[in-house]
Amino acid sequence: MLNRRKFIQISALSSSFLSFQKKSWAGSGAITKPIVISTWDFGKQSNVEAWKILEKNGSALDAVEAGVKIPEADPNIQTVGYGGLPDRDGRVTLDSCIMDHLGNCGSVMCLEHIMHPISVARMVMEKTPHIILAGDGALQFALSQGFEKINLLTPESERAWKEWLKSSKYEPKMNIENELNDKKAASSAETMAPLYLAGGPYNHDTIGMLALDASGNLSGACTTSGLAFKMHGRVGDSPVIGAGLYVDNEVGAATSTGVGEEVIRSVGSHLVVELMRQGYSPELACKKTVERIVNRNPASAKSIQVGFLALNRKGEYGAYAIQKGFTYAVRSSKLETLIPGKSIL
Ligand code: SD4
Repeated sequence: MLNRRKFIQISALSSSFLSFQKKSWAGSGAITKPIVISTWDFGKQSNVEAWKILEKNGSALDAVEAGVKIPEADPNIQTVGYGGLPDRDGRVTLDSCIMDHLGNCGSVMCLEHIMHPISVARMVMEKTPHIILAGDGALQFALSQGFEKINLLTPESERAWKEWLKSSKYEPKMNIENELNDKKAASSAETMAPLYLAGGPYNHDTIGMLALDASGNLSGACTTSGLAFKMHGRVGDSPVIGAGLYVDNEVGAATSTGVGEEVIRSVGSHLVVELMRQGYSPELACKKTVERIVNRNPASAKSIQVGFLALNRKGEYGAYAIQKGFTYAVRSSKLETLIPGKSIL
């Protein structure tokens, strides 16, 4: 049995090792602000819009809303907003959330017919006593606030859905991600949601954006049409505060992309922020969170993509994903670039 003195010695040793490990990842002392970062290649174009606000000393909240509206309105981006790939029933359902430096947040889930769900999420935050509105209630609220009702299904996305219908079995599958270990199940999983597979045609997906403004305030936004051909009513991580997005002005902010079920299970973005609170750099906090997901089921993790992106209050940023292929975009007064995210596999 450990005596008390030995226990204290071991604890002291392990905590100094931990602080060495954290420090070896920590960045320099200077604060980079304003700065905006966002997921995937389309983040670059979205950052341009956010930067227009940040460079004029505008708020991080306004910047992230304006930034993610770019892919929401782009019919050629089939994973966010207008033109998004529909669910199994051919319905385009959108998930979005937003969070500011005071811990205010708003979210819409499974919202149909509205071009800019992120702006509805912001109105939920600012004009209601609630945080989340879902489905018909979210639509009703959006219409009451003057949003226009439109058809989000473009001919291209309708074509892709009809093509998928030819080969798909219309059967809900439970724990499909676990079945990906099984070779026989892999082909049906692929037709259900091709973007599960890294490098697949629909792999470039959700936009998550984080910004630190000139006043030193952080905000974040996350918006998506979710997994292609999902069951109707399925909600992913993107509109779930703590999963798809989390902001704590004392520490930093994080957002996610990839298979939402895995991110919800691990409350991923909140975990990234809490790891940064413990002293980990944004990149190492993302890496540790990805490892948590991989370690739960290493075999199934081989076939799915999950990526995290984080920004701390000093303007340091980092990302980590399970698979190769995850990119993120950074814009500050010194930098405008697209960075390949590191990955475990
Ligand atoms: C979801 N995380 O609905 C989102 C979409 C995404 O790869 O990023 N898919 O699960």
